[in-house]
Amino acid sequence: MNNIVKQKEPLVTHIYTADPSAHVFDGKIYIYPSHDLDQVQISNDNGDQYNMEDYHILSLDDTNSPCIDHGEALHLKDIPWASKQLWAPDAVYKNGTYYLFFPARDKDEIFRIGVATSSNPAGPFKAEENYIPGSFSIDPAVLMDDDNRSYVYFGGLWGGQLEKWQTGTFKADAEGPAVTAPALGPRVAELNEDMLTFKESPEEISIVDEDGNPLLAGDEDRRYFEGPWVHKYNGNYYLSYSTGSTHYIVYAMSKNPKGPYTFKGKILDPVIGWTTHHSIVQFQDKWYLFYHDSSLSGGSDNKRCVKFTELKYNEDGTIQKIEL
Ligand code: FUB
Repeated sequence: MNNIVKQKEPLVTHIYTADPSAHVFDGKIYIYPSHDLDQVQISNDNGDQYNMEDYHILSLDDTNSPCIDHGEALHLKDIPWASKQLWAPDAVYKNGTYYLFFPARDKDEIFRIGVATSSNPAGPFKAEENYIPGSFSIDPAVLMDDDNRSYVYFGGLWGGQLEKWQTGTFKADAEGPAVTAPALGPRVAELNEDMLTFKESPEEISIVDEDGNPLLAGDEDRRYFEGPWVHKYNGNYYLSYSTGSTHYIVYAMSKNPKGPYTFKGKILDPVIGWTTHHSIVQFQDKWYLFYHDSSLSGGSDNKRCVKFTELKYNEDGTIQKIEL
C-alpha cells in the first residue's frame, strides 16, 4: 500500500478533513467532510482515534476556484442524543431544505445515524432531538433518485459495528462471518417524504461476483467494509466503497438502487493512511472523485485531508481506474 507517486493538493490545509461527500447545489460544489482534530492518537481497530466533534462545510465555485471553509456548521454539544465521534456525513436537498445525515455514538456508545436541517447548504444545521429510529452503524450516503425517491446507504465493519447487527438487534460480542461465508453488505433504507425517518427496515445489499455468487467475507480485496456511495450514470446504479483492511476504493453496478450489485473493479489504489473514503459527483460536463489521504500530516491516520481528481467512464459504462 501507500504507493502513490504524485499527490494532488489538499483542498484546505488550515484544518484536517476527511470522508468528503460532494454535491452540486446552486451551481457550486459543496463538500461535506469529517473534521479531524489535530490530536496525537494511537490507532486501534475500534476507530477510537477518530474523535471528531464538529462539521465544517467546504465549497468550490468551480474546479479551479479556491476552496471556502464556511466554518462550524454543527457541533456535538448541540446534538441531544449523541455522545461522541462525528464520523462521515452526507447531505441532500429537498423542497427548500438541506438535510445533513451523520453518524455518532449515542449515550450507550452505539453508532446511530442522525439528521440535521438547514435552509443553507453551508449550514448552520440544527440537529433533530433523536437519531433516526431503526438506524445503526456509520457512513450514511444519500441518493436522491430521478423519481424523487431517496435512499440512505450505510454501514461499516469493525469500529462501525456492522457485525453486531447481523440478527437485527445489537449484540455487543457478535463476530463477523467466517471467511468462507458471504460477506456482510451495506444497508439501504428508503426515506419517507419527511426525509427524517426510514420508510422501512433497512435491508442488506448483496454484492455478487460476475457469476452471481456473493462475495465472501475472506475476499478482502473486494468485499464491502465501509464508506458506501451510490450514484447513477446512464441508467445504471454504481455502488462504490472502501475495502477497509486492503485499502481500495472499488465499485459494483446494478439496474436497481437496492441491488443486487455486480462487482466490477477498482477505482483507487491505497492512499497514505489507513482509511480511504470517497464520493463521486458530476459537475458541469465532467465527473470527479473526491477522496482523502493523510499526506498533510505526514501519515497520521486521524489527521487527513480532502482532495479531488477527475473520474472517467469507458464506453461500456465501467469506470476507468484512477492513477494519481
Ligand atoms: O472518519 C471516520 C471513519 O473513518 C469514517 O466513518 C470511515 O469511513 C473512515 O474514513
